[in-house]
Amino acid sequence: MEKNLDFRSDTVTWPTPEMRDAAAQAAVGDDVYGEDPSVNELETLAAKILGKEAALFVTSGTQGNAVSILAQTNRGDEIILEVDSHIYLNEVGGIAVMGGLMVRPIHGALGWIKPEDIKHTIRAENIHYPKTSLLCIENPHNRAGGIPLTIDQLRADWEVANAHKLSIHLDGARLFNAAIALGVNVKNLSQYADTVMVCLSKGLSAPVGSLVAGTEEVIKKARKYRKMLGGGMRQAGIIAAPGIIALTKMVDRLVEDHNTAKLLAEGLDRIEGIKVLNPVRTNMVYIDYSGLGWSDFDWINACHALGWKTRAGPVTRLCTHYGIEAEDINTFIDGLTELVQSKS
Ligand code: TLP
Repeated sequence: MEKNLDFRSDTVTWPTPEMRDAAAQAAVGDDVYGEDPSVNELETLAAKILGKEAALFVTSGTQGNAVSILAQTNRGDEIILEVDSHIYLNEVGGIAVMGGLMVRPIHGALGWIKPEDIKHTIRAENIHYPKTSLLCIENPHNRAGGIPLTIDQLRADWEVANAHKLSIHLDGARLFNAAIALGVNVKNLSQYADTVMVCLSKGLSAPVGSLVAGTEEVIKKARKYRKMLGGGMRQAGIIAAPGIIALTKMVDRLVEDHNTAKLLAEGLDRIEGIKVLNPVRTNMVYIDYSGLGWSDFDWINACHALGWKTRAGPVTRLCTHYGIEAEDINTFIDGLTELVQSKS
């Protein structure tokens, strides 16, 4: 395995040698005509794995979230989401621009929007109010610390949403990490959502792409929105073929990333001046290094000197992924401990 010493995200992962071969050999056709065999195979496989009628290959997680939301709302509707969710914070406000949607952010508990909060937020029928039509959830929740929402939590939200005729969109960019962390089949998590988006290009290491799954009807609409957004691809089999390997060969190894994240958190916790902020359940460690008395520049430089790319904070996220092994973490922790001691 080629080393990839980069803590900034799991989006930095490189395709495996097998993915590169698959891309080179992929059968292709024009996907806008529905004629790319590799894309068709990937979509069928994703629908089966996620327990849905149909799936759609999209360029990115952001595009997948957008087309899912557009396919289930009308202009002027209100949607409920978590205040630190990726859709609310990191998707350029696209759903307001493209969908004319109102957003109603709610504070979650470690990323989970509690059912009673959903219930209180849903608008009653009133001439003054927009219609609440969709609930968006994120699993695992990135900014809460990569925390997987449990089946019980998802079911509880689903019951309230269902009782109020609200659809649910699940941003499952890292849903396979959640399934592995909880020790459940991914279908048990996706069953409590009408649409689910999963990313191939994060911990699963594919170079490009995400998938959206749902009913035939909603996926047909999402496909049209994807075209509207310029996401109708042609010989996309070249990128779908690595995606098939991502889904079939790269899911089970995510446990290694969770183990290296735990190792990293334990090591960082032993360094005076660094605080680990989240319970580490998947592949993310959030830290506060302000106790070191270093500037962000010092932090970046120290990590760089040890051979790593990182983000700066002082509250910052470190992600583990394919290309990082336990021995790399141990070497990093030893090196950082020495640097901290030499500067104090
Ligand atoms: N997240 C990226 C950055 O955009 C922050 C990262 O490094 O974590 N949903 C969730 C929960 C995500 O974390 C991301 C990417 C997306 C959606 C969007 O996926 P892409 O980057 O493929 O558009």
